[in-house]
Amino acid sequence: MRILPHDVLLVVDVQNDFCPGGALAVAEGDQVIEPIHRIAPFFEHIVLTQDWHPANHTSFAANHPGKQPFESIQLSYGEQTLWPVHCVQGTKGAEFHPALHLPQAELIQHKGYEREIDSYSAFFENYRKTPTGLASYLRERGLGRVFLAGLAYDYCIAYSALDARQLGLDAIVVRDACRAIDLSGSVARMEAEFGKAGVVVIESKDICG
Ligand code: VGL
Ligand code: ZN
Repeated sequence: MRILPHDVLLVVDVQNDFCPGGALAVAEGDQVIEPIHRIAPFFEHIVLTQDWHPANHTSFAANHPGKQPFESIQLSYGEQTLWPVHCVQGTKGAEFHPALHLPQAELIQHKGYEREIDSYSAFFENYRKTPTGLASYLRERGLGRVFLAGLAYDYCIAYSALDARQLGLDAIVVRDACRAIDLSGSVARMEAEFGKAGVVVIESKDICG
């Protein structure tokens, strides 16, 4: 697959807390870094996302007395999975993994910074209430095809890819440059959504041979 000048690589949440040893560690999370570094040189445009919560964030089980991580609750905007405290603004856990080296990235999109609402997607906060501004950024810069890599395949990657499709953008997930949380069938559920929405899944070798 030839990478074109208006393509962008969206590198999602490659942060300490999502890697082994982190607060919400994704199995083999740090192993996305090697394939990301292999495909990155093919892109003229790279955008990073960074999960960026205040300590009192509503998605943390610790902020709901009696609730445990990975339970779900009903919030004003719908169902929300509760997570361990992770990616708190300004902490080590929120920093990018130290091995990630993409100084050429042109934008860092923070998300999840509003206390009252979570944001898996890089484009909209949960339940699509409020945009992050990333769609406008891409539109203004003429970037129309979004390749996604990073963490987690079945949460932030999946929601971002599906939102990209809703926005009329092509969305291509680089599967071996992602790792999944896989909570109660989330991978299969999201892949079914990919099929319906026209999200394309490829491998890094499809880009770099
Ligand atoms: C994520 C759960 C909570 C992700 C972020 O980056 O996939 N998942 N916050
Ligand atoms: Zn989060």
